[in-house]
Amino acid sequence: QRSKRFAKRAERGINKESYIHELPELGLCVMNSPSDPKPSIKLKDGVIVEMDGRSFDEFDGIDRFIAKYAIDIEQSETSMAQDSQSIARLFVDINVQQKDVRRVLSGCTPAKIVDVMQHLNVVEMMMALQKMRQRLKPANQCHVTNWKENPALLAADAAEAGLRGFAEAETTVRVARYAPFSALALMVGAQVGRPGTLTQISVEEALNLKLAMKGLSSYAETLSVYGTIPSFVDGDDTPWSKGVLASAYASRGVKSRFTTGSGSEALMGHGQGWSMLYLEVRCLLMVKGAGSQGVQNGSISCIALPESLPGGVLGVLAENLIAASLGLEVASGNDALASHSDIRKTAKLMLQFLPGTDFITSGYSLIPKKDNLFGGGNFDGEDLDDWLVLQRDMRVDAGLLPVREDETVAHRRKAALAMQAVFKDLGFPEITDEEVEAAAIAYTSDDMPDRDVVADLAAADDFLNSDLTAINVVKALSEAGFDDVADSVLEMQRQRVLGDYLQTSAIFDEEFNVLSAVNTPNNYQGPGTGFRVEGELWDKIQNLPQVIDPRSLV
Ligand code: 5AD
Ligand code: K
Ligand code: K
Ligand code: CA
Repeated sequence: QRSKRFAKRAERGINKESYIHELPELGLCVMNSPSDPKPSIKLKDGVIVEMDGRSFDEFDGIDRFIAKYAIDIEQSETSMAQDSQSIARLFVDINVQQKDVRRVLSGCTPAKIVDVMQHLNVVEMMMALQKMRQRLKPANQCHVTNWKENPALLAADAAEAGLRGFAEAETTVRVARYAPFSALALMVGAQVGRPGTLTQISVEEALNLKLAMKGLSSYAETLSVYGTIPSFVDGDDTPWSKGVLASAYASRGVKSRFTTGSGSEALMGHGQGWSMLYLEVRCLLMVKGAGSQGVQNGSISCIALPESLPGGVLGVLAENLIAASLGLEVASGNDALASHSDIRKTAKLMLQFLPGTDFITSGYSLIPKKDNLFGGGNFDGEDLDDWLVLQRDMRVDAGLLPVREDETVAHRRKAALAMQAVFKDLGFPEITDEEVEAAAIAYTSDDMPDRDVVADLAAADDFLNSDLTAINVVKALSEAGFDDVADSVLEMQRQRVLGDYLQTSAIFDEEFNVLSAVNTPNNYQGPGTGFRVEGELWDKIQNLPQVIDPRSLV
């Protein structure tokens, strides 16, 4: 018989999602597969000759990489001899410092790290993340794209992103050939919004690197690794090739981090019967072994898979916690559309929002869903005020600040005007006054006049193949009277030469001071320590534009 109440509930977002039972043989298991290896280590002459039940001869390429580059041999026998539950307790003991937990973990094998995580419940993991996060101050990253790939609108949105406090902004493309213009628009717009905002474009790897070398982006994060060899083979990669790519970015002063996350291997059909968390620990140890400062993780594009399984959201939190505990910067997912239920989305978000991570989301969709070229964001432009109210409710800094409408429109217009000037000076197809005005107040790219796409793409190709770099952009901005923007774009280039922002978890404040795990480390050790929302920051977080003075009511 059909109950009207059951029928009504069946229509809700939460019941439109997929839920599956575990099937460990196919890697459909978040944390505890029966075929997961048991922790073990054997050393001989300072070399790991056995790890997690496999002898050196049985090592695959990932084991070899991890054994050689990611495990501290000096520490490993001590760590491996320590009971997993007692290691788990170090994470939540406020009398134990972050660095001491990190040291113990540095000697653990992948299976040992998984074993430690089995002892922590969700609240304990959140407490642990609060302590293990690398940078003192949490921050956030956003996605800025638009369907028409209009450069004036991209610049305006990037300006709004900077103004709202996003420390990093990321774009991508629908039409690959638009990439040089999109990278340029994002960079210029972001500097209008807030000097020091880091920007990147996520495109195919060779192009990604080329755009960074032209000075059009200041960080990169889509260097993917996977936990099984067949998954690597799919992308013609190895842990070593990814290490070389990471070094290429670093050698040119471009901040970079890897991307990994639970579920990628099972989705590719290469889970090999192991749990997602075991594979993910292998990934994170490769990231560490490759010498990267950080990682975008928390399942990322694969999030729907762990969320379909029992314990999936907990497993993703464990993944973030392990990454932070290995000393890596963490941009903690919450980016790809993961659920149609506002309750479920928000509940999951709280696992990172409340403890704080280096970047609470690795891509908050600043724009409406329609314009999101990353396939739709978990949180969109429409949700910005919800985010700000949650920060105020809980006295938490999750990386955003309130803005006023007038200042936002003014920054957006200035960014679009700056792009208009750069396009004019560099001889690119005109950005009209009409586009500038539309970009200042647009809801979506539907509000933008159409551009001549053929002419744009031809000019973008020429730009890519020319010798023009960010320095020509600086000159164009300066000649058009945008001296402050020119200074910021130039400073972003100078910072690449200095290289301080390549340190773990580095971001810039608006005076271009680096805030990183080196000079502003997270020192949480219980009440009265760590990052606290106080003083001017608390005033700003409280003071939302819609807040009224109760005295005006009496
Ligand atoms: N593992 C590895 N790489 C991932 N990406 C997204 N999710 C994962 C994951 N779980 C990568 C994609 C793309 C970018 C968005 O990040 O390959 O390059
Ligand atoms: K990738
Ligand atoms: K993975
Ligand atoms: Ca991202």
